[in-house]
Amino acid sequence: MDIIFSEINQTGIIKLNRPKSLNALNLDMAKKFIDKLLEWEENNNISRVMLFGEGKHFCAGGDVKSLALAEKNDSIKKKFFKSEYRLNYLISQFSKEYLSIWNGVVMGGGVGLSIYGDHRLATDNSKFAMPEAAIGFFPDVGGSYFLSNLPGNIGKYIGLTGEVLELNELIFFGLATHYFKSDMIENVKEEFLSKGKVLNDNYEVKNDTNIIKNMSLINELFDGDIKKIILNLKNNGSEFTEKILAILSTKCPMSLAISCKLIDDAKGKSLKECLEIEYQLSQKVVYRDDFDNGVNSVLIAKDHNPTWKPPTINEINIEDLDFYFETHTENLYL
Ligand code: QUE
Repeated sequence: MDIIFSEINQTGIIKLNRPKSLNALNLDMAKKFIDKLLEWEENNNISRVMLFGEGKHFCAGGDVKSLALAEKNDSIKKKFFKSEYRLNYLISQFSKEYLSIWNGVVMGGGVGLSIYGDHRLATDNSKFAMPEAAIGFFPDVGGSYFLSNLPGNIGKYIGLTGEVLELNELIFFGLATHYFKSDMIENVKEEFLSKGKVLNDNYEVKNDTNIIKNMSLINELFDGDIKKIILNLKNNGSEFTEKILAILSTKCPMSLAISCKLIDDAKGKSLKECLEIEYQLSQKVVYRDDFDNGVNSVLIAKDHNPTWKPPTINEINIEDLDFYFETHTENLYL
């Protein structure tokens, strides 16, 4: 069983159970998750929900391997994103207390299973990121919503670089709501189960992290479309910007261009609107060769040297991006 549900003491418990795949979410898990949340929403014996991952990690994302390996005429690339985004929205609308335990890897699809809930508990080993530009995709699961709601252009920085955020940053930006040491996980679970209380270690946020101390510079550098950002970074010419340029040079150019526009355009939009846009976009992006090549290179062959088409940002016309944002398939009807 890839996902295990149980009920103890008015708490609905969800365990993601694919530890060998870092608990990556597949279509079957998403469907079962939706059905169970709908059931618990109506069930008066359930007053809260707790979500965690088996093993060392929370969730690495959507099971993109199975999407890249699917036959050309398989409808899974459509069905998966439909179910995943529907689940993200359902979690945002869920009326009962919802707690996620962010130990280990919390990336992409894993963020979407937790960030719209009431409590996200980070630990000293949380590894949070939106790394999709590395595989020819874009920060989805409402990434355009929550990234565009971070201050200034910080969300674009996070969504384009795919940088793993550290604990201070998770707390500082309100992405995590609580903190405790990783060796306390079982106590935290027990306390939530038995008393409905969320334990919290007082954590003093240190504001000297890479992102926090460079916030105003990042705001300036990450203003505008991807071409402007690259130009800004090159013109700055510091050690900090050289590092960012080196990171961006490994990502899919079309993903970077699309993600940039997606996050900019999302400002002021609702989660529902953002998920709808992302669904339309997913059904253009997931059939591009960049997606299959990216997933293959990063996750299957693991040579970490994907071929991108086009290979550089220079070869992208910003005006041509509108095509990817057209409404072209059925709506999600969230
Ligand atoms: C970017 C991503 C993902 C990623 C790596 C990236 C992603 C994802 C996984 C992943 C990891 C381990 C697994 C698995 C998937 O890795 O979305 O099935 O076993 O799901 O650089 O977006």
